[in-house]
Order: sequence, then C-alpha cells, then structure tokens
Amino acid sequence: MHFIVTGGAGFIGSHLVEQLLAEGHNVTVVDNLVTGSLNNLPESPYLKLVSQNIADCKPQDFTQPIDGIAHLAATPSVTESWLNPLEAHHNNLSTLLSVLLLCKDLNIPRLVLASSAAVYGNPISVPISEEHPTSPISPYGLQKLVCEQYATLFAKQFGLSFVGLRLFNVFGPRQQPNSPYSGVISIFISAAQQGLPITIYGDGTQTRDFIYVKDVANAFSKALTHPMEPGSSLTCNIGTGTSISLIQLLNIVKDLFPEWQSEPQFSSPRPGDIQDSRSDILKAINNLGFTPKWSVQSGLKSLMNFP
Ligand code: UD2
Repeated sequence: MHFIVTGGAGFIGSHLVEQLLAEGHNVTVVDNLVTGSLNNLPESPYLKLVSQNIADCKPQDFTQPIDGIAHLAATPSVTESWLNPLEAHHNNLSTLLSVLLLCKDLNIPRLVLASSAAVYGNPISVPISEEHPTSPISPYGLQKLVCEQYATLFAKQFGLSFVGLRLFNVFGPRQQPNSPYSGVISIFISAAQQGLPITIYGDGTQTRDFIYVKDVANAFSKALTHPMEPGSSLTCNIGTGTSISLIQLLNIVKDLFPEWQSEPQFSSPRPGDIQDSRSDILKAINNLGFTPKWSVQSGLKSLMNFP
C-alpha cells in the first residue's frame, strides 16, 4: 500500500515511517522540515520526501494512488498554542481542512489524525475512556477536538473513513529535550546523561500514562490498515492503560543512571497542569487490535541504546 505521512520527519512521524516501510508499504513523507529533520528519515527506495507544507500541496503533486494519510504535521505544543493561538489555529485546524480537501480530491479512502488527550482537559476521573466529557483547557486541545469533528463530518459527507488517535504522553528517541515544555521523560534523561539537576513542578505525585513511541507507530499503522466502512469514523485513546507518578519516573531514571546523584528541585505547579492522567484503551484494543508492548522501563532502555 502507499501512505502519506505528514510530519513524517518529526518525532512520532519518523517512527511511523520506519514501521510502514518495515511492513512493506510505500511511504511519501510531506514535511516542511521546520521542526522535523532529514536525519530522522531512513534511506529507502520505497520512501519519497516532499519537503513542503501539506497545506501548500496540490492534488497534482501526487501521481501515485494513495491508500491513506497519517496526519501528524502540527504545532503540538500547549504553550505555543497560548502564545500564538492564530498561528497554532492555522497549523492545526486550517491545515487539517486542507488535508480533508486533498482526501476528497484524490479519493483517498482513509485519514488517521494525531489527536491528543488534551481534548479531555482536566479529567473528572481516571481511567479516561472516550466517553469522558471533552472540555479542553488550551487552544491546542480545542483545535484537536474540532479537527476530530471536522474529519468526522467530512468523512461522512465524502465517504472516506477517519480514525482520530488521542495520544497520551508519548516518549522515545528523537523527542527533543531542549525546551522546558518538551516531554518530561526527554528532559529527565537528558539531565541524567549530562549530570544536570531537574525541576519537578508540583510535589511529584501527579501521574501520567507514558507510552513508548514505537507502540504509537504501531497504533497508527493499525489505524491506517484496519478494515472500516466508507464514511465511518472512530476515535480512540492511545496510551498504555497504566500510569506512574513523576517521583516513580524519577526513581526509574535514577536506577538507569546510578552515577546521577542530583536531587530534584521542587517548584510551583505549572498553570493548567493536571493531577492525574491515565487512559482506558479498551476501544483501541477492541476496534483496532491495538495492544501496547512497551513499559516505561523497557522503553527507556531502548531509548538509551538508540543509535
Ligand atoms: C501532555 C502533552 C501535551 C498535552 C497534555 C494534555 C507531552 C510532551 N505533552 O502534557 O501536549 O497533550 O498532555 O494533558 O506529552 N514536569 C516537571 N519537570 C519538567 C517537565 C515537566 O515536573 O522538567 C511535569 C509537568 O509539570 C507535568 C508532568 O511533568 O506535571 C508531565 O509534563 P509533560 O510536559 O511531559 O506533559 P503534560 O502531561 O504536561
């Protein structure tokens, strides 16, 4: 099969590209290389790169039939969506509309969107199933929710099938640690590798459902290829169904880096920080045949040995 991966040179996208190639598919990456990097992409005769924004692509840019689009190109930062809401709106919501129009014009039968647990806002209770009320507390969360709604509407109208994957806390190789708003695991690992101190915002009892990026790539691959009725839509949580606290995470990292002696500094919780997050993944298990294979421990070991 032939799939487009937007944002395919980025953190999650590049792992999906590797997975699809390993499964024997042809892949076209569409990436403007602003945050993505060519270094993230493997050499393969079955891989093509279009280095521009998917929103600027025309139907005639694609000559081979396309079996599905995995849309991961976005401004994936909650903070950025508050600092520059108009730009985030354009990159997250308007671009999704361009992708939907491309699906319509090229008769692409399947769209899979990288959505986010941010659509739930501050959870009332955990585990969070897809039935949990959606109440975003950031422009980013709202944009992802409206993306899902747009895609569901267009899927029904134009006969494509749509899967929205609500990602929980993804970690793994190629996640950039260099901003305070990067994923906490990449920040802790980078600090441990350099012998630097870390800051815990809040008391460290907050819990998160950390999912290894290779499990996420697998979920996307299943969502691209799973049989679905034309016009139908599915929205699934993608997490592990388990969670750990930041203190537990820190202890796991300390076990992996016994020479790292630094004690954490504690600081006030970040504005908008939620206390607990844990996915209910029954829907993904039952509808996509998705089961996570990696734990935080095994994922971290793999991350440390990554070339
Ligand atoms: C995640 C997603 C975000 C959005 C949100 C929805 C990531 C990277 N971000 O944000 O896009 O979907 O969930 O709820 O997956 N922390 C520290 N020290 C640090 C960095 C972080 O204590 O140096 C804390 C942070 O305050 C938070 C926890 O670690 O309590 C996790 O932070 P994060 O930025 O990795 O992810 P989160 O859950 O805020």
